[in-house]
Amino acid sequence: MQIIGASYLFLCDREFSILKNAGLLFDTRILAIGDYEVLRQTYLDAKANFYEYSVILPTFANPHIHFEFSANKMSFAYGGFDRWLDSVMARRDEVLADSTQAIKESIKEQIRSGVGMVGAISSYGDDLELLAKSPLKVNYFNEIIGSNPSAIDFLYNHFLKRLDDSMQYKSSRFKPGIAIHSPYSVHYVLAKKLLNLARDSNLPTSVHFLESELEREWLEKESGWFKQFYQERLGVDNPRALYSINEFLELFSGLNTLFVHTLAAKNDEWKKMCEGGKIVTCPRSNRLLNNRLLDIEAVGLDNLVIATDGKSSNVNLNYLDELQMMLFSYANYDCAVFAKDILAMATRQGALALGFNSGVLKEGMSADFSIFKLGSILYDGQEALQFLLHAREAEAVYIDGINVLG
Ligand code: MCF
Ligand code: FE
Repeated sequence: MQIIGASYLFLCDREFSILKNAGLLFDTRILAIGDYEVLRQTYLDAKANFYEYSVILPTFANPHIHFEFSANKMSFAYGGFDRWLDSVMARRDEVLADSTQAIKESIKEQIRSGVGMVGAISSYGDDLELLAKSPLKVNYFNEIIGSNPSAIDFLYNHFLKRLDDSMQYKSSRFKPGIAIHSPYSVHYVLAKKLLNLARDSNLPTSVHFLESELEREWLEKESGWFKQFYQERLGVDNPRALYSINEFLELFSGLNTLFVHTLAAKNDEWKKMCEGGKIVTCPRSNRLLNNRLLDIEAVGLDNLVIATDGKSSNVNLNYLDELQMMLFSYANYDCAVFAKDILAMATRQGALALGFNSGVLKEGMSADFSIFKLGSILYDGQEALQFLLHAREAEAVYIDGINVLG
């Protein structure tokens, strides 16, 4: 049992309450929250530490990240989804070879930027052990990809083997799950089987969906760039879309799914996705691959969570940089108010989306919190904004009550 206090505690509850000169009493869970001096006087045996001019807040959730692509720097083309996918097809192998060191670095980058929970999309299983043995809390989404009907059995069996491997590590901190890559790349027999498995076994699910207008055109009209992609890249003579948009969405009914990107979706489609799931937005990835950002007003801030995506579509995996991008991009919101919304998405909403008892500083929650030394008092009433502008690297990150940066 110990006490840690700071000049500011951002509870990240619904009201975005901030306590000044306050502290947490915790073991693996938060046992009490209140005035630091009062806690100290009450629990005289507990070791106590106070961080002046600092902020304590719940650890962040980064719900969509591809660790296996961590070695990418400048190998992929940006400025259009077509160019990007072409470049990934051409250079994927060299980027993926020997990724261990880069994955380790990315895990550290998460923690240094205050992330305690991730939704990791694993395409190959190369990140399994590294993530399972890391201090991060993980939704480990084994990804299925493949549209060739003659490969279905092979892909399905290979997938089950990977899922099984990840099940070996299942714990309260590590949850195996299933990612359907996208409606343009996964055969419906595979998608249907695996989503039924997710339903029966209560596994978390994730999908890249309506990331580009090209994807929408393909699903609706079976024409455009994806037609050419199927013909020329994959050698399919008369390619057909595997689903309509609604048929694809129907497969996810009753599941709590993370729908990633959804840039080209429409109001009724977002509504359907949010019946059971959440929308994940990756602002820097969207800017680079699709030259646009999500219409967050139409989605509704309560339905949203924020992620970095992988180094395959980003300049780094620093979660604070992603939050700043969000803050600077959506200029029609009042910056001080929007900063609180962003922190709510990054903490409470993100933890809820990943199914962890975390993301809010509250008695009974896991003792998952970060400490950032800012070196000054924060302008009254604009604390969240000042934090997003100036917090760069965590001083300490506690996960289940243990400082994993120590
Ligand atoms: O989220 C971005 C863009 N959309 C789709 N896929 C990926 C992203 N970053 C990495 N990927 C992976 C994906 O998981 O790239 C491959 C898949 O394995 C693309 S399909 C050849
Ligand atoms: Fe992605």
